[in-house]
Amino acid sequence: MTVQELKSAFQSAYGKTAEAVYFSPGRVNLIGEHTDYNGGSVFPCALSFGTYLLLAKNDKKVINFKSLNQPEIISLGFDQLTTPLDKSWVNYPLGVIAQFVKRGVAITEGYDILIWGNVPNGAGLSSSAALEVVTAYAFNDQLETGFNRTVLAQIGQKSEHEFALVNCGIMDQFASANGAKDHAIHLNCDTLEFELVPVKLEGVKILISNTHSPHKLDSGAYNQRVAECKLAVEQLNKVRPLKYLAELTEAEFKSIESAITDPVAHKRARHVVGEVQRTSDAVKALKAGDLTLFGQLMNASHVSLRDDYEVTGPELDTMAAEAWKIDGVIGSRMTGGGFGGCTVSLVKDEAIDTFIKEVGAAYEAKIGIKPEFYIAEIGNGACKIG
Ligand code: GAF
Repeated sequence: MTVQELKSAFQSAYGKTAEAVYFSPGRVNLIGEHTDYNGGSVFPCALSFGTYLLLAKNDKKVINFKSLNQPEIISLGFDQLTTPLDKSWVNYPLGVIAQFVKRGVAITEGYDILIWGNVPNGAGLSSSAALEVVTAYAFNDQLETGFNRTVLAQIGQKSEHEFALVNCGIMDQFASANGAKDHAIHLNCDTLEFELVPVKLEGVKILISNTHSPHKLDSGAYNQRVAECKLAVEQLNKVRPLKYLAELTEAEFKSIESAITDPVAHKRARHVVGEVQRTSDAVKALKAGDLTLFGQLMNASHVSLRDDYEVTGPELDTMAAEAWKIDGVIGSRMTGGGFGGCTVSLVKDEAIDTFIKEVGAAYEAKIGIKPEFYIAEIGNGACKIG
């Protein structure tokens, strides 16, 4: 939908003109998976698609929420802003508003809100973070709270913990808040220091392959991974004081790994330590223009997420394995939380059509689902459009 069409939709929903329009993007992570909540680094890019939020003040002391994907308007009084609703999409924006309230921000005026997004839902491209961050950005602007983009990302993350009950790291919200056109974000998730690294891909595109097998971030498997990493840290603490797995080099890990007596926690920790190293190597490779090495690291990341972290499954594994067979594919791996969702591949221009045709056909023949492909454009972070 165009912004003009969204404004007309706002007019139809509320019988008045929208006073402001905001946007925040989804993200694709190039490498650095399941490292964020382990104090490691990540390397995502904001996408050009995301979530739009239109609003106008009302004089009724209520906040009205309407999504263009849902029939009804949900209306909440000021005393209902800090309690999650039962299984409602509204928990994403509501959880963010609750964070403002918890930080002592007074909500004194009502708002009519309309939301629409073009990030495919359940694809692991952070549609929920885009919705959280666009809400945080809009309320920060409206209420003149002056939080910086990092705080807005933290507000989104906290809201995900408390209202969606997913103990996620900071990567998705941070990328949505701080993305920059044609750059990837090398973020240290412990210190929150980051560097924007130009992504100059001569004759190569970032291709996203949607398995259409919904990733189930709230299914408990994600929180289970977080808990398994915590257990690994606890067991390692018997031999070395440690806050995060990402503090260990691969050599240090090898020298103390026997302290992790739980075999599952041991595999999870091995992935994290290796992925932190791969992410650092991949950022260096990209800066040096060594895409071949970057691609090899992407492939190795997928294998580790498949074998040690066990967050891939047949759909993502088939998509990646079929991609690896195509001439002109520099690297391919699952992206995001896993358990379904998308892969990200670096593909030479001349191989894009073959990729879509052959990987698409092989995936459909093996899995029985028609996949979808998008050429990613790296966009900016949250903004006010008008
Ligand atoms: C999901 C989470 F929301 C992120 O914080 C991150 O952990 C990612 O999975 C895995 O890298 O997208």
